[in-house]
Amino acid sequence: MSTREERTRWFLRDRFGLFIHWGLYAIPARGEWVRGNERMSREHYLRYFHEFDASRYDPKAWARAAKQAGQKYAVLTTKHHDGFCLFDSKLTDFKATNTPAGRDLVREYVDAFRAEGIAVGLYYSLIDWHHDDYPGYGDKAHPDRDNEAAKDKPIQFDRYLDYMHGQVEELLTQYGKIDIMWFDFSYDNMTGEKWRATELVRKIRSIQPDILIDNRLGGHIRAAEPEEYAGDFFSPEQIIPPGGIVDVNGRSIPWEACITLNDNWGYHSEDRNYKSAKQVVRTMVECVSKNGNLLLNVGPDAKGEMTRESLSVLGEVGEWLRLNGDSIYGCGISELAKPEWGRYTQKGNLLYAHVYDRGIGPIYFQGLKGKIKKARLLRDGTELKVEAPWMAEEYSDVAGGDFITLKGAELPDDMDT
Ligand code: JFZ
Repeated sequence: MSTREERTRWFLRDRFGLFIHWGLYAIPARGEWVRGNERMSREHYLRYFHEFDASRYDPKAWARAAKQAGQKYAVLTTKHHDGFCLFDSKLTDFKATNTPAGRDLVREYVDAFRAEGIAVGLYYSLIDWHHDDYPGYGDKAHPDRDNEAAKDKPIQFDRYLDYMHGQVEELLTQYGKIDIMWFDFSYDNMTGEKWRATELVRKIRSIQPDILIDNRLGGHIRAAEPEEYAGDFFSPEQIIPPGGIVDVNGRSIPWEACITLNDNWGYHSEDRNYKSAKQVVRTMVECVSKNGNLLLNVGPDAKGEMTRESLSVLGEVGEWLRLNGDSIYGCGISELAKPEWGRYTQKGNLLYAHVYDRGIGPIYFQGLKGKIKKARLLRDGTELKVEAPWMAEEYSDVAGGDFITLKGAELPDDMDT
């Protein structure tokens, strides 16, 4: 079996992925938690099941958008907390093939992304509000939690676990090679072996030996000897850990920040609070400067289309990456401390300076006196002068740095490298 280091090599190089939250919740269009948040009854939610037609679902268009955005891998919600399956599972009727859509939407996704050379990930929710043997009453994540009738209803959690393990097996045997299995999520005492996690992970690795698994089955990925199910990468959510993620011995471990473009993961018709391309680029640079990845989420609408805003941001980020991708792919943390004017990413002896706060005059590179062989503007190859300005000896000697003059280089005020 491969080691985590071998398995994650491509992941640490590729750095940027597309997360897609899509399911029945796109119809009420109030985010993917709508059934839980509004304590919606099963009957009410089934309306969306009978209506879901995915009439403009075109995963080839999604894959093209991801490709143009410079994203190298993708993760799709095959089942979210509502329990609805986008794939043709033999273990449930609550699936896309039984809706007006009438198709296995996961298969089309996998085929389309693979055809574009994009690595394929599958999100699978551990929580399931539809399955009769998933604990309801008292569980804060369950829409039936306030339902007194559910209180005494006997459940057999093992039946749910058999179902969940069975579906994971379906996902990993019916669609060819899968690159990432993205579980979501453990909470309170619902963690680790509660999911029969060791058994599950052994099965996963026996079917797909090189697959990456996130850390949301639980366990302690940062420990000196993590559990077998503790995962291949750490998944902080909506935040970037200030110093990256390291294990108890201070060694960097693979991590991926998942961040959604607006304020919801699933489609929300009134949420127009999109991040700008500049914010996304800076977030991505920040992740890479701390040895992390960025998984950027979009929520397509009920018909299957990404919003205009999402497509436009993805396009702009892709244009930045087309010119500056060398500073992202294959790059990681620099041995130099964060400079006062921006951030560094690094690949071998190539140092990438992301200049956010240029001010006027030359830019100072602390600790690099006499070490800079040459400097180029990444976006167009323009030569930059490495030179001390007049009187620089008076101060640069002290700090041991060198100056690079950006004179003549057209650096717009945003998204500079
Ligand atoms: C979960 C989901 O509930 C949410 O709908 C979305 O799919 C997101 C990607 O994942 O939300 C979480 C999961 C974990 C944490 C926070 C929100 N966490 O560990 O802090």
